[in-house]
Amino acid sequence: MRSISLLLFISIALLGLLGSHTVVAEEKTCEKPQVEDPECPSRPHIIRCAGHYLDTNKNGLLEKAELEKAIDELSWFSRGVLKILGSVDKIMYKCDHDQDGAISIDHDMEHNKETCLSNCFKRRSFKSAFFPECDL
Ligand SMILES: [Ca+2]
Repeated sequence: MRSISLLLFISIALLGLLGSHTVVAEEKTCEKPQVEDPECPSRPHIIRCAGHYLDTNKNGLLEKAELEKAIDELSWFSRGVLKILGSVDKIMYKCDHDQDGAISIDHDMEHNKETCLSNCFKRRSFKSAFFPECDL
């Protein structure tokens, strides 16, 4: 048992080393991740935040129940902001591209660009209601 946890520790430490190397390499080849404009949060940013804050069972899907629960937990003010986007049913209709009852972060969010959180104003409202502090 002891040796297993030691092994685990070593592999985590190695992963950490590898990880930091990758970051350095990325910084050389790519531009720094774009700074989010608070007036116009990008879709990738909103998607990352939604995955982190709203996909509570971490299955890569935003189920209707997860959205409803998140909305229930909002303050009346945030709920008011969210009204701009419409009811949960309307959000599901516009964002659940394949209409299977859950918004998949990889598939649906790639295919619903025209209908779901399609402009700065909607994305800003969505963010300020659910995860104003998100900086992912
Ligand atoms: Ca989920």
